[in-house]
Amino acid sequence: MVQKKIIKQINLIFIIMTLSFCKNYSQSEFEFRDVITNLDTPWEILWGEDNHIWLTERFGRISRLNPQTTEIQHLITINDVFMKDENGDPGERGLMGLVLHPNFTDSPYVYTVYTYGNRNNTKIKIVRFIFDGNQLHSPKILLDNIKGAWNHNGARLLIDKSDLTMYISTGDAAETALSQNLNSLNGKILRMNLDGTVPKDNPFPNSYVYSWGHRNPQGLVIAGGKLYSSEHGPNTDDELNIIYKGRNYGWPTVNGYCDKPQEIQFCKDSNVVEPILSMTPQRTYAVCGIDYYNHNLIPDFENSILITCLKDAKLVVAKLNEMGDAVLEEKIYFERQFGRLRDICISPDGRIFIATSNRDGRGDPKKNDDRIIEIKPKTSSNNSKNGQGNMLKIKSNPAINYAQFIIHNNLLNQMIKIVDVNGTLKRNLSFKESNVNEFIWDGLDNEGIPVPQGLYFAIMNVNDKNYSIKFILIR
Ligand SMILES: [Ca+2]
Ligand SMILES: [Ca+2]
Repeated sequence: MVQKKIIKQINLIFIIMTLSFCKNYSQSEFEFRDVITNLDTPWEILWGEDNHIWLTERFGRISRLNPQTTEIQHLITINDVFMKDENGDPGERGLMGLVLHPNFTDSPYVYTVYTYGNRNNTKIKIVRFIFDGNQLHSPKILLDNIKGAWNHNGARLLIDKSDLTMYISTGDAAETALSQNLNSLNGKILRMNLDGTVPKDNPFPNSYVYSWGHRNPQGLVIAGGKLYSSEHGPNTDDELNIIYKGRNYGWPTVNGYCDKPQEIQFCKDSNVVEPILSMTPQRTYAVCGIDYYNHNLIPDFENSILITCLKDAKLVVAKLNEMGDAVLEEKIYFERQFGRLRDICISPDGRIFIATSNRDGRGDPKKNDDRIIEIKPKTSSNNSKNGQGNMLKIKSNPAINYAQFIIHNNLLNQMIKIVDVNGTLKRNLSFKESNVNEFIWDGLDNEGIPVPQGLYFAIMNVNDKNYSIKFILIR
């Protein structure tokens, strides 16, 4: 009976807390950490199964970064990357996309794409390396002689784990007509087997072309079985597209939606796929790396495509509908806070990592640029707006396997209740020793059974006032 009453009370507390949490995040509710500084124009960052961030820098270096210790391991500097011409102009060239084999432990292959040659004859190739734990070696060319240029080189790679094929985005190499030419590999999303051959189920026989009519797509991600791509618009109409096999995406006739008179006819004739979001009717953001977010660490970002922007130096959060085939809302974060943003990756516990591109010749590099920055919500312990101050803190959020709480030194013999997202009481924690203000929750409920990972609340009542912390338990 008493237990029921407590649970009812806790449910009420939970509802009140939920109401206060159901709001949009503002800038001040995040905390930021420089994971690494003084990079030279990173292009790709991805979270590997080895819990390291793999990254490329445009001049040709591939590295492996431990985001916890911040130790970085340089694996190779590829010697035939062509980036800067004789005048020192990097254009949009260099080493760009990178992807790891999905079964990396058994197949330690690293796939890259980069420009080679010279200013008057710039080409793009896709090369596979082998990782031996210390370095990358044994380059194998999977595809070369793709036309490159000063700009519009595309160059994002993505492997579909479901069928082990690789998608490659290519730009129009500043020759707009190539995008509608099915005999050209430019202005396309290409698809290949991991040995470099053409998949038998590609839309056109013996062709890598998977979709066409693209300008300069530089972001790819698969989520819910759908392939999403970001694409730079010319002066307007950056796009977020869902890529379908064998379809035309309109460039150079169509920018963004099929909404202008000359576009409408072309879209009808060529069965053009419209973007699910055309962000910029006024001017471009310059959209680049994208990733799919669906973690409750940042509830406001759940089921969203996160899009990094170079020119407008911000993160776009494009909230998807349940089916993932429409954008419900577009929100802007971190505008002008870090400069140009090139790429993004997400850790399994829901933290966001972004790479700046301020040293690419178009930015305004600050001291210690370029950087990879970790972004996560501020823990309640850092948030004193409710007068919580130092009353109740959590040492690490997300909490991995166990949670460690610290209460104010003056508070003795306190109780903390651990409550799940449904408001169900899971555990009463008592501070048994009067001089101890630290307590560890071992992730067990009151019956001694491990609780599943997820979102929990720690609630402490002092003089009829509740102090609470929302945290994630990860196993
Ligand atoms: Ca388009
Ligand atoms: Ca249009």
